[in-house]
Amino acid sequence: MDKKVYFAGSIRGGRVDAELYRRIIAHVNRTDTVLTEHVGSLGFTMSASDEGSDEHIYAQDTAWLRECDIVIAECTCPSLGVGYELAYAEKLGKPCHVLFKGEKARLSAMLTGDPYFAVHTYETEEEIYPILDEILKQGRNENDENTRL
Ligand code: 6IA
Repeated sequence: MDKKVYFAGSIRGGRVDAELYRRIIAHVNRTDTVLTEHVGSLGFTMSASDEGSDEHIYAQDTAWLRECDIVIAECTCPSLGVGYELAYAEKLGKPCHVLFKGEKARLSAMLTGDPYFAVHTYETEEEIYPILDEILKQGRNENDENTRL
């Protein structure tokens, strides 16, 4: 089944990985549906007026978090918003997968210390795509089970 994926990545925390987010989103969109494609958009001007009010952004993103089947967060570039989204998703019981480049010990203890979050570390971008395929496949199998019941 086509999964609705909430992809989270830094925006005001810094756009250094925006190209990477765009490639991850494109990969996930080959088999499933990313609700948050704008996270990989390269055109953010950082001006609130261009993107709608912050209240609207919050209302839309939390609605998508309630709607999604799974959350995938790229956490290498630290972001308050991504941390908030992960905590919000945990409260909703959504499966949460965290991607992080480098040593796990450098990631926030608030994520690595919480066994709810599945943390996937990588060294090169090429390692990310098989990880994503596995995450999305697991989701599909769980769904198939539910459909059969
Ligand atoms: O604290 P951050 O901005 O780095 O938080 C990033 C996370 O919050 C992302 O995963 C998004 O889901 C969400 N988010 C933050 N800003 C926006 C936004 N426009 N549109 C949609 N989701 C957002 C903000 C544009 C801004 C640069 C004017």
